[in-house]
Amino acid sequence: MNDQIYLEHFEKLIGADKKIEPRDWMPEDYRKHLIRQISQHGHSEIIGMQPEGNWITRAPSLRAKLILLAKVQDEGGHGLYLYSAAETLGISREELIDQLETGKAKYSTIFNYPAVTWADMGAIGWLVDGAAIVNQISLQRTSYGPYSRAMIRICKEESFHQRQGYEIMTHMARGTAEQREMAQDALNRWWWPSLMMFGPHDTNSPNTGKAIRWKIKRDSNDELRQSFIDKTAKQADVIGLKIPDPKLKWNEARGHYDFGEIDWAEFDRVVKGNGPCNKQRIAHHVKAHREGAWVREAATAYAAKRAKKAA
Ligand code: FAQ
Repeated sequence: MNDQIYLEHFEKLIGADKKIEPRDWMPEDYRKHLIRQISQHGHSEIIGMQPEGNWITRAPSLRAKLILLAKVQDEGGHGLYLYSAAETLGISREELIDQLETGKAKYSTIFNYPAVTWADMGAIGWLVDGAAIVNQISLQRTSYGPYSRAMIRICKEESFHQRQGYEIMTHMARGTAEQREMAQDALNRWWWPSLMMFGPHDTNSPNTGKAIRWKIKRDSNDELRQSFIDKTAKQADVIGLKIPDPKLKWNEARGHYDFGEIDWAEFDRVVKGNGPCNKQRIAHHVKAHREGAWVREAATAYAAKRAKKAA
């Protein structure tokens, strides 16, 4: 078969909503596009452990500590599923990590903001995991099999994460005046960065066209952002917190909330490495990765020993 016949077969599978599997022929651009998106997604999960990891020792109760510890561990697991999915496309773990540490690969802008109070643990769970779920539910139907299956599992865990965040916010919003103020302050700081997680406007999103055509993305950045805003605005009302957007208003005719403009200059700054914590996040990763080398070596030696025994 020549490439044209392979391509027709690939297009036929995509057209029929069938999954593309690692053994299937795929256009080089499709493979590269997936490596880019899946690896950036994996890096986000890994770097995303840092803002919350920083609060494990300072959680206000044993229950809160246990939940946060489990959540951060889940994020590490998500990163590993995603790295494994990326590896099925022919890139190695070492290359992936190198791309992250040298700034060749991006990770979500949201993790370059500092988590300064306990209420930020609530805001991250509620808003950041909430935004992640909206995006990832859509990605469960992505055309690449290993990515889709990773998303199905990740979404189950992510919905617990969203609820633990909303629970923290609910308790604080209904607590003392000081706790309420902390919850509102966290919402004020995390709201706009959360909306940026969905990426630039559709009109400014170079990757969306191909991603939708290949069914890698099933919904556009703006569609997902709107869906997140519609859900979250109602949740804020329930606990009596105010979303920091004077233009946020239900639009009966559209059946959606209208909202104000995102500060895209800030988004560009953070994407380009100049957010409040970009340098700190990468430096921490480099240090932890170097210091963890012995764990990887020990695990590899142990696996080799077991394989030899089993042979
Ligand atoms: N940050 O053409 P588009 C989580 C880049 S959830 C940084 O629209 P695309 C869970 C984009 O990569 C967070 N860069 O791109 C958790 C592209 O650059 P490139 C992660 C961004 O791919 C919760 C350029 O701008 N979730 O971690 C951002 O079609 C709590 C042009 O953009 C995912 O990654 C951004 N916010 O759409 C963990 C979901 N937005 O690569 C711990 C999967 C855009 O051409 C604690 N990814 N860029 O150089 C996606 O759905 C998509 O990749 C988008 C971007 C929607 C992120």
